[in-house]
Amino acid sequence: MIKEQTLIQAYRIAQERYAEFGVDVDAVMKVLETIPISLHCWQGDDVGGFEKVGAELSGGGIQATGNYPGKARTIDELRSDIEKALSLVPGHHRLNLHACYLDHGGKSVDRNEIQVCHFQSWIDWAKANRLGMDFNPTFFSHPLAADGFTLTHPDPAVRNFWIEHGIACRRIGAAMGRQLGTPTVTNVWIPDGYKDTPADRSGPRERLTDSLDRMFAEPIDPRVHLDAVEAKLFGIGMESYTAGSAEYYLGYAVSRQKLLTLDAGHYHPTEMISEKISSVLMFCPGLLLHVSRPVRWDSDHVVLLDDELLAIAKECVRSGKLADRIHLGLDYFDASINRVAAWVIGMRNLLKALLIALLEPIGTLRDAENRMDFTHRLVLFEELKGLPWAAVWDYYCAQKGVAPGMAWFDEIRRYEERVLSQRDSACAGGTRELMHKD
Ligand code: RNT
Ligand code: ZN
Repeated sequence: MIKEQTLIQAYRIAQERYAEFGVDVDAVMKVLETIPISLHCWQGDDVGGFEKVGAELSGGGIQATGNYPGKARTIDELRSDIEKALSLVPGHHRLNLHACYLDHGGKSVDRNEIQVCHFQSWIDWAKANRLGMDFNPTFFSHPLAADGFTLTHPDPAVRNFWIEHGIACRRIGAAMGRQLGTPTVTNVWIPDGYKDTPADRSGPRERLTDSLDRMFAEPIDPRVHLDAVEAKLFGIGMESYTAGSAEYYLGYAVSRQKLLTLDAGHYHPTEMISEKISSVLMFCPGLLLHVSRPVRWDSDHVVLLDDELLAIAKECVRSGKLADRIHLGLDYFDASINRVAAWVIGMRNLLKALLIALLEPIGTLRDAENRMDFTHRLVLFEELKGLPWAAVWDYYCAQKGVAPGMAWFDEIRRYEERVLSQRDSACAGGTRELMHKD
């Protein structure tokens, strides 16, 4: 536990050190508090959802792995876990919900028939917790997705079903945005693709364009709702071809003026989304980032404070478009560790990265660059790495009434003991020991 006096002293020193570089630390904290991050509901239950009791929904080329006990089995449990996670994260944020997390009150309803009423309890809950909401149609884990094709399916009946699902989701997303007073981003990701080399790469893409155009036909006020489309290189079982590739969706988003979603795990292993942000912002009205971490493949590991996260945060901050055109969300699902901790680690890491980015003396760096003084630029970049941003972070947390340092982890341990360990471990698949307690 950091002593209050130490925390304040460290902060004063940080203020002084950053002032040497012309950076006003207090002003930076004021900006940080305005940046919301969309917390992905699906980390809480391994992408299970609430369509059927005990359903295991991972599928469609994505896969949660691990059997850590205590996963949320009901809507109430998931909400309680999210509330716990958000109580350990400074600032006001958003909830990113998938359509398969509907609240159908015991009467199951198929995906093409979902309505606002099936999400009203989520909207009410979000309002009570001062959260904005984002939304996703669920184009996987369904009998009509079992072929591996949804919006690109050659059978018009199947394709229509999924178009109807997309249309329903946009209306629900718009209702969320309207009721919560902040636009909902509804993100379309489909798994559609082939395990092996296709004979026809064009057909599915032509059908996808037609499906998307029909899905998006109804105009919706951008003040309440925004459409985003998410590209992907491959999925498990879709290694050779995915219809919704990077080039496909970049073209679609630019030509239809939709938001493009960049997921950090959806490109070739050395291809980084941080490099793409400035280009996409040139021609798309906005960006949704799925901040994730690939390990060898689109493995959806918990987001770390690593070089790529810092690069993403710096590109977002330097663009000056965070307030209106860049939407930040997390996207990963690790079932091998405490799931609530997984959320907190990722949220805090992204906020730390944004803080570090905001603390950059960007004017000085750009000046050096424009004068072709690349030596000065390099020296500055290297010097900045050692500045005491962590003291600013701890102070920021304390100011927001959130545990600084590692104290949040004590809370997680208590929550695990009191709440998670009481849940039936059978559906979490395990007899695993809970985390080590000391
Ligand atoms: C899948 C995409 C997509 C999903 C969520 C659950 O590869 O990243 O965003 O993770 O829709
Ligand atoms: Zn994603």
